[in-house]
Amino acid sequence: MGTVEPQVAASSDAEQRAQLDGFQLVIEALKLNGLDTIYGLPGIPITDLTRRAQAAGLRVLSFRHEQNAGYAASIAGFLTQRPGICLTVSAPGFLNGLNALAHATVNCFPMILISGSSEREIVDLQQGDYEEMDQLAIAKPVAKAAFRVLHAEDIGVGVARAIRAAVSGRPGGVYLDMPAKLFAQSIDSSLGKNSLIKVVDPAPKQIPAPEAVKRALDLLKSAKKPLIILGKGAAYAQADAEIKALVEETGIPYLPMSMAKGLLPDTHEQCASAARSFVLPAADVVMLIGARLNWLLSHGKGKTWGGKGAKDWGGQKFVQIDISPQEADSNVRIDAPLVGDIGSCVSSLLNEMKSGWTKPPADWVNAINEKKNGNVAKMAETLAKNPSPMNFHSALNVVRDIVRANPEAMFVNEGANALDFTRSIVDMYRPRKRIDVGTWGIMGVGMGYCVAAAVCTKQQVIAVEGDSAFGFSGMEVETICRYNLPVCIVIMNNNGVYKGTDKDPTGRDPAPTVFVKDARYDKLMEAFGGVGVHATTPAELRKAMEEAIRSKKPTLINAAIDETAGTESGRITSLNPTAGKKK
Ligand SMILES: Cc1ncc(C[n+]2csc(CCOP(=O)(O)OP(=O)(O)O)c2C)c(N)n1
Ligand SMILES: [Mg+2]
Repeated sequence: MGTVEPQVAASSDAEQRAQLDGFQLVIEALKLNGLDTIYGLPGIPITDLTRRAQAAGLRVLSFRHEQNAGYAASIAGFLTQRPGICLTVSAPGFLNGLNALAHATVNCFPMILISGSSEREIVDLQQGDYEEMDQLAIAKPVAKAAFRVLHAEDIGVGVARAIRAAVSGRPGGVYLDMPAKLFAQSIDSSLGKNSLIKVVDPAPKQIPAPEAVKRALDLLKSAKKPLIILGKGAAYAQADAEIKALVEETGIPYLPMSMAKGLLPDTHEQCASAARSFVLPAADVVMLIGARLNWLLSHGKGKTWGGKGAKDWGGQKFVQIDISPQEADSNVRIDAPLVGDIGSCVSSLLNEMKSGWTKPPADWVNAINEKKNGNVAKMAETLAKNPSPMNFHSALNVVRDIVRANPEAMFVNEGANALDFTRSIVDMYRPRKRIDVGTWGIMGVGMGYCVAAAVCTKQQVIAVEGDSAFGFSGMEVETICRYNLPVCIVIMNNNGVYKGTDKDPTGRDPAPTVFVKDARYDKLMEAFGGVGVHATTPAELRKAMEEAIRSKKPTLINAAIDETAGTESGRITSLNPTAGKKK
């Protein structure tokens, strides 16, 4: 019902055969630009698009909820520097995908949400069409750009504009609206082919100005206590060798933000992660590479940075490498903005450094190492304990070993405590292996990320999930089993959001933060033919993870964690309004 048969099959008439319809033009436009994977969910008006795309050789991954398809597309964009394509049906499907589009924009991931929509004439007169909604207007505020294509001959331009908008400059989410009628339109095949555009140089290099490079280096040279912060923009840039060379040749200690972990191995001697709360307030010049001074870095001021009050400047000067000229001064003064693509900026710095460079003072480096060694020793003690029931530390000690033994594996992580403990305990060794909740600290990215990570990298995927976090996308374990992806999910099951011990003071209902006690998420996996394991000790967890990686079978391990082990909101308790009031 409502679907359109391809024109080619409809008639044997030669003239008819020399036609291309909207469906085919969309497929050809994507193929022409090397976009060979679609993450979506079928239905009117795009069911035939999914079928015909698959028949045409594209990979079509069909999800159980559009939000997960969208998150998959967004992270595919991050991993590949090509826009991830998400395909949804009109109104409700579109809205389900919209969250991921906003997420892509906020995180600077290139993604294109293509959504079918209802008849323009009826939508605009608000006459009550099937799934009526003015989708373009709704997408605009959360997208980097939004376009609608009304005529088959404009599909090529529409797709080209969407690609350029998604990947050029600061990447983001782009919405492409395709009303149902568009897919059924046919145009002359040679006209159609001619209308397609293969996008040339979609993300042009942006070379920094020489004086900006010099300014940045002069500031760095003046530092007594310099620090580099690597953000996920640095990971996205795929300038891994240049970034490593810059860090090592400057000799400056560095902090990786969560998704920049592994750009250099976390075990690198210059990595200051284990001394974060020492280096941020103590540093005098900080170079941000693809990292924004947002809430994740306490806006570059306040007590984290050695400021006296919550909003006071800590006295640091900043070099900021960013592709967007608007980023500088967003929170504090940036003394040396370096605007350009990260690869070009870092290469320019390296070139300019050839005229002479002195490594940072030894007392700064030694002080950091002392802090680091102390903290690492303390952590090692905690990790070596083997309490019963298992807690986050004893479970993550196992995950840490497994990741060290499998450095090429992709690593997905979400939750509160399940995120914060994992980020600090599990070291990463290679670039772009760790993908997580990102700028918004969003729950629900987990299973979509697992699918895209497996599909894009063809590597083993390991996911560490809070039991609450997992619930947002849990049904996609069917998708993981259906495509037989090498995904090993470890659920840190502490019976709830943050912990499992809250009580309803009236005694009527379960507390808002708790779930069914001792739930067996492993059984969910078994329902779809995957491997489910219930692990109550680190030894059981280790055995199950090793087996999952050896077999490559979709596996879900329900790790039973002490329900009292977590803290409210993990590491960001201070952002709770009640905590704010107490300050
Ligand atoms: C989409 C979305 N909804 C709600 C939240 C609020 N939130 C933050 S962490 C979290 C879940 C924490 O529980 P869990 O994943 O079990 O981790 P734990 O701390 O228990 O290890 C929630 C609901 C969010 N970040 N994103
Ligand atoms: Mg939990």
